[in-house]
Amino acid sequence: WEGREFKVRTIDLQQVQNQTHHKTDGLSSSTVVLRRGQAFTNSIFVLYSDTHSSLLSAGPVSVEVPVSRLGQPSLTQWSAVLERRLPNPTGPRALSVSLSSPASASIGVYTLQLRVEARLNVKTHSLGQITLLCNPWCQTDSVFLQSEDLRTEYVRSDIGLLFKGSPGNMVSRPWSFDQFEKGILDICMKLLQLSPQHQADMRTDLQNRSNPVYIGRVISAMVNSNDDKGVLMGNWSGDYSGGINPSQWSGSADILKKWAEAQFRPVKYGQCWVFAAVMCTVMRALGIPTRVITNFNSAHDTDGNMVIEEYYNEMGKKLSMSKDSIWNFHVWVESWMKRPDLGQGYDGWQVLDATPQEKSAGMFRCGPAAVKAIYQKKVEAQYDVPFIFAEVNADVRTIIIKDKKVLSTSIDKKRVGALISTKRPGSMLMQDITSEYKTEKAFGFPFLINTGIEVSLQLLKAPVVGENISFNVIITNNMAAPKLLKKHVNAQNKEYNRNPTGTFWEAHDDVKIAPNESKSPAVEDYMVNLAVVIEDVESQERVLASEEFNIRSPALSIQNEFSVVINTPQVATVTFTNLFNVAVSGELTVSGSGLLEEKAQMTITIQPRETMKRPVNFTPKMAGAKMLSASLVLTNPPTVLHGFKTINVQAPA
Ligand SMILES: *[C@@H]1O[C@H](CO)[C@@H](O)[C@H](O)[C@H]1NC(C)=O
Ligand SMILES: *[C@@H]1O[C@H](CO)[C@@H](O)[C@H](O)[C@H]1NC(C)=O
Ligand SMILES: *[C@@H]1O[C@H](CO)[C@@H](O)[C@H](O)[C@H]1NC(C)=O
Ligand SMILES: *[C@@H]1O[C@H](CO)[C@@H](O)[C@H](O)[C@H]1NC(C)=O
Ligand SMILES: CC(=O)N[C@H]1CO[C@H](CO)[C@@H](O)[C@@H]1O
Repeated sequence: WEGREFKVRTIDLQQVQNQTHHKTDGLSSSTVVLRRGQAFTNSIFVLYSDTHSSLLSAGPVSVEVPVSRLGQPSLTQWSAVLERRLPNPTGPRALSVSLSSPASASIGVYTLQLRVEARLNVKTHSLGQITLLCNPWCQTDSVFLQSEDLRTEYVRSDIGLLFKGSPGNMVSRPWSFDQFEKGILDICMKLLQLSPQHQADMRTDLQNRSNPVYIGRVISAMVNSNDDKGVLMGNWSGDYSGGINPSQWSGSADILKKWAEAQFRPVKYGQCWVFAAVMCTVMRALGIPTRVITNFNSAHDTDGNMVIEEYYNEMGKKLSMSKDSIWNFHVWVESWMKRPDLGQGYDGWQVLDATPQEKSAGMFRCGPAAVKAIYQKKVEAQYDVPFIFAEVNADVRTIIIKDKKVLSTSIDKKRVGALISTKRPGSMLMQDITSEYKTEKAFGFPFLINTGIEVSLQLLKAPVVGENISFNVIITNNMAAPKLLKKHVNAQNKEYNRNPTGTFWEAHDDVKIAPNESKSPAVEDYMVNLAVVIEDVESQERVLASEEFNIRSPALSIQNEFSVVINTPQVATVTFTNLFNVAVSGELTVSGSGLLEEKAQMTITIQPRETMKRPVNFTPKMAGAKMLSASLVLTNPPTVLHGFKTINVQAPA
């Protein structure tokens, strides 16, 4: 090698094969997508090459990796090993270099450069870009997850099921995480780049990006648009003009693409399940195992006293007197990672919440908080354990007042955090994970007071839009004497996260009840949101029971043929029966990541009691479990309906 010219002629990053080895196939990016803690081979064809030394350098945190001629790729530090030289005396020589990153490498987009040093000659060649992700398949990665089934569900699956409503009338709705949709991974990377942490101190941010605890905290702040250039603007006002009603979104790609197309201005609007679902997409795309969690009767304790106060008047009408509130449900995510910062015993699921509720160290973000720390009420374990502890454990103090005088007070220790749920891996069913957050509280009936009257409300069937609501009021007299009681039932409309608005139905009547008798006066057949106050005519004492529930939408269902093969045209049928008493019209949208390239949209009108059937053609492009989902946005009555069907797409035999 004396002054001879050399050229790097062809670079082949062997993208497709290595992405399969790295479990990143299907992720679409303008770069090669790889996981840390794993080797990656690229071929470099060099003319007349016999270099003294070569260096591969990789950014974002600039690392220089000398190419060694011998040895094995290391998995604890960056290393590059010359794998083979293909002998070819006349033509160009091919050098094949195996580059490997440590399991603790920072995630992000790296620019690979090859520097070839000869005695008189140094040349640098750009080899292109790679995107490096966390690696739950790698034992030494802090997001390592043992089971292949769980990695499939929590990293590779793009099918989501979100639970909403109330424990007595739970509604599951489909969500498409869309991490394999074109351009989504690059947008997720952009989220890291635009974070205030990166903007303030690029170098420190890049170094900290080796740590999923740090990454989770950054993403939880960036998914909402408060205090930064984040993705989603929250709105719970009921007026969603100028944006999209949060109930209408059906997947994350629409939101993330809209954000990128609008030069990273916030997308309007999100509510808790939208923030959580988008966060789940970003975390799965980055390679951090993540699942969406619904906490039913989630307390929002604004004053940190772990007690939520609820005020009613003597007729059972709920009053807006407290800043604290109980959301019928609240949705967050859990991500799987080690917590060396908390000492032993806190590895595993960590709560992260992207919904802007309260600030954490100056920004709207929440977590990561170890589920085990919440269980143990270890309030000092970073981050935000007291807030999340209250969400699942706060006591509810119900106060009945009349003319500013307290008539009665009762404490309910069981209502908050009544059910904590997530999608069961590999199925479309609910998994109850309440016991991971709290021990069962063995408290008796919450509304027992000294009058010896118990009251409770019982829904007879899950309420459905357009149908009457049936419920029982059960009153029990535990005393030796008969009693004359007054019953006040009050029904109010409400949004899932706030106090109810006006009363739309009430009923007041007298009840006579004998000792030890249990009575359920006439079955009520009416509409929603209910409180009953039982008044003892003699002593004037009052007992209250309340039940908050949602009304289930009529079903939108999808049927398709039994066997579905990749790249083969298919037909599915979307069915909807109009249970309303009026003709309804609206827009039907059918989508499916990996199934339909473009959404199918149609405007429809359906007469009362009529059943609509619409065929939808699609050609699956990806093998595995995929989801076809349909949404129907009705204008009158204003309702959004969702339906889905999971489809197992077979690879050709
Ligand atoms: C980020 O990195 C800096 C410097 O290495 C370190 O002092 C700091 O604690 C890290 N921050 C977090 C949140 O990990
Ligand atoms: C929600 O959106 C409506 C309609 O654009 C707007 O009037 C209202 O101020 C928004 N609320 C919040 C809290 O941003
Ligand atoms: C709802 O209840 C009312 C009054 O009891 C009854 O007239 C009506 O038929 C019921 N409607 C349905 C759909 O069951
Ligand atoms: C009520 O029931 C209790 C226990 O079941 C019983 O001991 C008591 O004698 C009953 N009282 C009356 C008045 O029937
Ligand atoms: C680490 C790794 O998976 N390397 C593979 C990259 O692709 C080439 C070509 O298929 C394989 O030979 C390497 O084993």
